[in-house]
Amino acid sequence: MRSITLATLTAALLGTAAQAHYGMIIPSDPMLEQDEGREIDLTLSFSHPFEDLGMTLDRPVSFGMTHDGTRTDLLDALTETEVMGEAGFGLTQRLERPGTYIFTMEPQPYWEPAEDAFIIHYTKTYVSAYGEDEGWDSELGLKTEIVPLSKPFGLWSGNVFQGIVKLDGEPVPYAEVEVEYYNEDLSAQAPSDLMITQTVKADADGVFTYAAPQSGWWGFAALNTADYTLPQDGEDKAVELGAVIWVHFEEWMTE
Ligand SMILES: [Cu+2]
Repeated sequence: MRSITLATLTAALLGTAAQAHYGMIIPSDPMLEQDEGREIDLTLSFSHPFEDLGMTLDRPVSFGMTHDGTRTDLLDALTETEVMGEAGFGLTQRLERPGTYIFTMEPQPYWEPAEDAFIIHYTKTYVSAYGEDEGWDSELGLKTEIVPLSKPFGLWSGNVFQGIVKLDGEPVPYAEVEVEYYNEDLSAQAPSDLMITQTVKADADGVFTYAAPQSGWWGFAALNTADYTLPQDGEDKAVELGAVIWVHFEEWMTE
């Protein structure tokens, strides 16, 4: 067990908030170019990205990609794999045409005893193919969704990412958005556990803004409580609905 888990364990024992979980869809390339082949690999997981700690992802309720308004169901294409040491899924996907491909996953409700609630993270990631970005601002009409106002690929590190938090198609004023870096090689260090997950709030129109200090994958999770409950051990339990988007920021390059 990595020493970094100690903080999480301690937090759990003390009953304080554990670090945030994230639904994750991470492609091998956020911008596939003509000379890079026709396929990308994707991994799906439910994880603690900053700590590089996996949790079990059961087979999702749905997984697919949308291109030019057409959705392709890819649930049966998923193969079981290990992501961050726990059960996740992967696939290799051919991208036939130029434009933006949006990958979306609806996981099964995850029972989280520490929060006495279920968690459902509607997760999506945008990939552009062959130098064409058409479709980057598409809204898919998910139960809950972050609609990008910044193109969610091709950003420099230091740029802001802006999105509108929506629930049932309506903006969510002052929605809380948790932000976390996918610390794949564990090179990033947090001076305080408070900085593993950063939190911003949307404005009165549901619009939030975050400037990424470093290149790499950043996850944004807008969290709301569902207007329904699910049963657990004979009791009705709250359901946390997360609208998650993964955005890649590129390193500033010079010669
Ligand atoms: Cu967790």
